Amino acid sequence: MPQLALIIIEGLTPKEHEVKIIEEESQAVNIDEDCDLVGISCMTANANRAYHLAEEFRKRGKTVVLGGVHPTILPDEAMQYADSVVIGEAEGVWKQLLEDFQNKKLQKKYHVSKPDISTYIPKNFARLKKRKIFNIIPLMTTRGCPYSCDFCCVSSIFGKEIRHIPVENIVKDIKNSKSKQFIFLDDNIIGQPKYAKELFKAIKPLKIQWVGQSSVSFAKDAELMQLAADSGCRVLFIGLESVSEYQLKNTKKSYNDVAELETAIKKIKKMKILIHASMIFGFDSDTKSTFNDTLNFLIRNKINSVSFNVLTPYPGTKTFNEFKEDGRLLTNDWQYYDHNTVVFTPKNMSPIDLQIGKISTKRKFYSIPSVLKRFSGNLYDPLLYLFINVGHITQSKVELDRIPSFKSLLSGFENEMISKKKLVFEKEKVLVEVL
Ligand code: B12
Ligand code: SF4
Repeated sequence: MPQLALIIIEGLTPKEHEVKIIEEESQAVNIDEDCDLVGISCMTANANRAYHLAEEFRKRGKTVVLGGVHPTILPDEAMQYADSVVIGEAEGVWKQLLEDFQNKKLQKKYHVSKPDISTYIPKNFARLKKRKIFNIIPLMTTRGCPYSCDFCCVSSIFGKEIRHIPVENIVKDIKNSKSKQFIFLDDNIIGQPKYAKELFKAIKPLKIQWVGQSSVSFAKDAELMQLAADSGCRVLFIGLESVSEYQLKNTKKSYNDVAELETAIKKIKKMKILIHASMIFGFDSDTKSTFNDTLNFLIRNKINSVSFNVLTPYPGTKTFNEFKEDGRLLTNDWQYYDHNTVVFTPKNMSPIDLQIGKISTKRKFYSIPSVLKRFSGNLYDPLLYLFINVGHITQSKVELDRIPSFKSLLSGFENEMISKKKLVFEKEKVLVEVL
């Protein structure tokens, strides 16, 4: 998916400079590129790669600035590989940084907390549309999150106060892009229902289609749901995270039990919006039966598609600090902190149980019988349903090919011998130690 951060930074750059954007997922980086200043964005899982590139550019005499989620959380670590680190948002600092660089006065760190995001930033959407990967335009309407979930770093990065981009600027972006397909990257597009309603009313006449992320409390406001559907909402990514009664009761969720959650899901489906759920395995209350309970819930409720994640103790979170203190971290190598690899010792199962349980649940959910079973609950958008599910079937195969030593273990998940095997982190691969 195109990275909005890079398009924003390009938009913030005065016209006298020439900007070239490289997204490594689809383009090769030329470390001998003829340029003066290199900016690199990274999250935790690709921090090693970012640091490696930074070192290579610096060896070639380039000045390197690191920014994004991981350098924001660990600026002193990032500083070891860069000439300067931007902590948090680029909006408040980028122009100053460029001026300082031109005047040979580059500072080590730049940070403006909660910068003004109300000024319109021009964006080169034409460049995005030339990409052949995902022809979808990313937009973000809000920054900040009022909650501080133990496993999440968002409020440490963007603050707890929700800040909005003016609705007219979003409308301007949509019109300028000349596209009809959008993704709203907000953590929760309905975080402030009043703003969300204004936004949905304003974009309805533009006749676009969009996908976004929201909390399940969306279902509590019939007017909001109707406005979202009328404005072109086709898929909502919803962080259900867990369907265990314990987690529902003890986290800041808006639903207390599974029955209430099921009613909410039905209401959203009635609006003809496909649900992409995000689930996390590995909470301290999870046991080996959590995998099947979750799978049954997702299939019973005919959920369109699901991201299956393992709990990941990202640096800068309460979970990370607790696990570190309790000696539960299995590796400090950031490349494994990707939501897919188990990097800690769970409470009620072994790391390998969690790893195999996650992969096996995903494979069962994206099996042909499950895709067919769930189809009848998503008939209002059959083509998109099939497109997304086939994409995920392909992606789960790719995932398993990356960790071949797990393949043979999948069928023996209940086997006690497997529970005792160890995860080994070695040379960019996770292996299973044979006992
Ligand atoms: C939308 C989103 C997605 C989308 C789209 C991602 C995309 N490619 O655009 C999807 C669903 C695909 C996704 C996937 C993943 N995501 Co995601 N995602 C987000 C989310 C909600 C918003 C990111 C975003 O684009 N924001 C808008 C832009 C404008 O903000 P920004 O990137 O932070 O950039 C600003 C500043 O950071 C800074 N900046 C950024 N880079 C740079 C570089 C320089 C040089 C400078 C000066 C400044 C600068 O300036 C920008 C403008 O102010 C964040 C949570 C959040 N609120 O940040 C999680 C988040 C970034 N994702 C996360 C994760 C883990 C993932 C996955 C690895 C999960 C998985 N296993 O599937 C994948 C990785 C996919 C990939 N390869 O990119 C984590 C990262 C945690 C961490 N410590 O690494 C976050 C923080 C979520 C969380 N709650 O923990 N994600
Ligand atoms: S998980 Fe969602 S609600 Fe919780 S702090 Fe992160 S962004 Fe906010």
